Amino acid sequence: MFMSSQLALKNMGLILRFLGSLLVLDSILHCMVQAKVQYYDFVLKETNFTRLCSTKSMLTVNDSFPGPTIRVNKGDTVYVNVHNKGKYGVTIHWHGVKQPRNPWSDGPENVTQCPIPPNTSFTQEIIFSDEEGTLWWHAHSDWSRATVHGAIVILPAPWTTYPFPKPYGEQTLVLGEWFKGDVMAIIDEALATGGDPNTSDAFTINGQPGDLYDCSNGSTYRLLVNYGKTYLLRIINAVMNEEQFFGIANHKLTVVGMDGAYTKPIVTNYIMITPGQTMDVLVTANQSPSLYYIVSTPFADTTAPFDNTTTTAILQYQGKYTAPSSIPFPTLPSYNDKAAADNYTKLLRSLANKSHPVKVPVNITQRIFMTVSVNQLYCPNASCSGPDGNRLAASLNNISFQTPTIDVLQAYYGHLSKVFSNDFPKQPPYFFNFTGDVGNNTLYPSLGTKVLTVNYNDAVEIVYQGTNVGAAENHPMHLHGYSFYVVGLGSGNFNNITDPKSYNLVDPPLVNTIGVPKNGWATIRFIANNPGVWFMHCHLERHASWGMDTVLVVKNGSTRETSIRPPPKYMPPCSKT
Ligand SMILES: [Cu+2]
Repeated sequence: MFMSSQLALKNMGLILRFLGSLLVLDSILHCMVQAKVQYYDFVLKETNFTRLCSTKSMLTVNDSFPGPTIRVNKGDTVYVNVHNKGKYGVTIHWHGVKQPRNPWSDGPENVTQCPIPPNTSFTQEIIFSDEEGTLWWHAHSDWSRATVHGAIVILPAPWTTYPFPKPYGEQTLVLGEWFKGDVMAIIDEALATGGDPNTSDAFTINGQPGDLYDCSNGSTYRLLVNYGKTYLLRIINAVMNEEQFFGIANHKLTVVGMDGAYTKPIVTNYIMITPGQTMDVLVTANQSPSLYYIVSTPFADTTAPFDNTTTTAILQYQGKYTAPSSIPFPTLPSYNDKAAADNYTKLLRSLANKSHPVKVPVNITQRIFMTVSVNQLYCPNASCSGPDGNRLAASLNNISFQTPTIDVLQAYYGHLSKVFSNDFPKQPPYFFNFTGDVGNNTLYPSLGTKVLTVNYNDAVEIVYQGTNVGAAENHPMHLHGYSFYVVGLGSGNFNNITDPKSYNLVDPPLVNTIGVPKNGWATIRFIANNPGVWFMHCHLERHASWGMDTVLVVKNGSTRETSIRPPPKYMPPCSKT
């Protein structure tokens, strides 16, 4: 009896020691996989660039166009010290990074901070959480993002891997744009006259317009590949005002991710990608070794002016072969092929497997119906350059957003009055045939700095209803601080009885930007579990400039861990405070 309990104690000791060493091993492993902290310096300054036969000075980060890539593993934290050596105040936004509890570093001008004055610096803390794949960063002041943007590559956490065979290589392709003029002057002039802003003069792939433009074919971007290998292309649409169709001659694209989340693989000849979106695409170099055109062309189902040119890069196999007399060119949908755009968007699905589960809210506690419109403002003596001498405007629920001079976040956190009002409506002022002959219904919107407030952990549903007020077109709606599930997309007026029956609550795509179909609707859902002040806007820059924006305020929860963090020691000053 005595012996056996001694033995039992001894055994217990051994077991405890074994468990103890397991715990030590576990904490060592835990340390090894712990998220990293990285530091970047971004120097904003004017730099000379030459494209399309002419040279201009433009604002860039670290003298590069596109700007530097931020590379992290899932869950890392990055401090970016932004030094503004430019001529005017600017802010930087980390597009698609949720920044849990930390709106202070999100960046939209006069929404979460005032601009960083010239000759000063502002350190932003970018907190990665569940994002994995590709995102991007861009300036969020006026139109400075045309030249101030770059990729964010989020690799799987250490000791984990992609949900597809590891690609042999990877490359980021930033779809951008070239304006011969000064972009800030272009938007300033458009806002002064009330007319449409000038369109761009070229699209670009990794900063290069490509062979179809003047003075460009020596510098066309080339993607070198080895025969038989598979590459991960991280495609970012940084274009200001046009969605894009993208494809590669003779090569299938397999879409595996979007907006920093994985998707079920889609095998396709083309993608449609809106400004603000990113798509991760696998391409296998399985054709005869040669050269093949990579092409991006606009999708613009609108009567508004747009850049109708085509940018190219070249997929170039390595090794010895005779160059083709003409490089194969992909067939992409035509610029106004709405069906091609909508058909592609409807294919997107979350990966939705055991390691990448889907958590679509089902019991909705906040229902919002939001019309998305291009409008007009009355202009005395018909002296503006918009339709009928009016001024072009845009709105959400007929409110054209007026950007305040003190940022909404500071006003909300510090209880400052008269900066914004809490009464963004949960539905439009009138219900009419939004997508038909709308007459003069809501042609003239109200102006206001109205924010939409929801409670912590609300299950939010927003139905975006595109309208035929002004000019109808696809609107890529973007929300800061969140990714959301797109549970439904459709054409015409949303029907709240029949359309919800078509919702995908099983594997809807998880994105931060969704193109609301022209004269159609899109329904999104998310849990409001990130307290803060988050900008929501159309990612077509001219619409955002005209007021197609609002702010989502998500209140604090009941604990410190569910509340906005205190502000950093330094925030850029607002000139009016
Ligand atoms: Cu829009």
